[in-house]
Amino acid sequence: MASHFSSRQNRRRFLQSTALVGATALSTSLATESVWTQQQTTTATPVHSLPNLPYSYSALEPYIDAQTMELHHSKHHKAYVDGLNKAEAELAKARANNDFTLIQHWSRQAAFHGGGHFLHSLFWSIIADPKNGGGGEPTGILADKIKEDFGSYDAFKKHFTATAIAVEGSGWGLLHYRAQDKKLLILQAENQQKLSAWGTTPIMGIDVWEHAYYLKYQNKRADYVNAWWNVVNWKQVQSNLQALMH
Ligand code: MN3
Repeated sequence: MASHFSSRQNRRRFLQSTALVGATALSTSLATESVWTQQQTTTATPVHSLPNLPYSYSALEPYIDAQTMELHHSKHHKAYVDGLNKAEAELAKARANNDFTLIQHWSRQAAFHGGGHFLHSLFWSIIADPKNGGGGEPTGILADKIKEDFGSYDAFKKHFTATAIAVEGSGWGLLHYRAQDKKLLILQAENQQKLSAWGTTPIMGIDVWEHAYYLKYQNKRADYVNAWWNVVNWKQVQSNLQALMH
């Protein structure tokens, strides 16, 4: 069955949402703010925007409820986009003014909100309702790579599930690809940015902040993680892997 969007379109949208864009793409609302108006004349500071979802908020029912999806996308993710734009604008302002008094604060904000924007963009792109490619098991190159690096899909799934459930506080379970030695690895992230290794790129991830599941699953994070497997879009995960392998 045809999905609303091909994986190529999903990937392009994801890349557009996370890629650096020039000053000509400044959004109207941000461009009206004085800080951005100032920057247009001095820098080409990238402006990030909230990506559209390739499905409706209710598409992932009953695994992820519509209210959670709407709040998560339109409020939480939006806050990370705004926070990242703010942090990068403040860093540009610090350079322009040669005033680095608050450099630690804005550097931390850039990492936190930048991580939030990247990971949520990834998260939306690698889930789909079961009628449009969600669920099942990986095939092709991705399946082969999982078997090579984890022994079996079952071992991988157990490892990933345990990793996600065990995140302390707010964070993520992530499958990374490390190009240096061509390995898949499973890591946690606390908040949006801590506990990563270097030189790795997440190709799949589950948000285990309470805002991602609490309305439906309350304190039962394990139930949410187990339900989430029913909506993983393996074709998109494989596309993410292939893009890094070349
Ligand atoms: Mn979240």
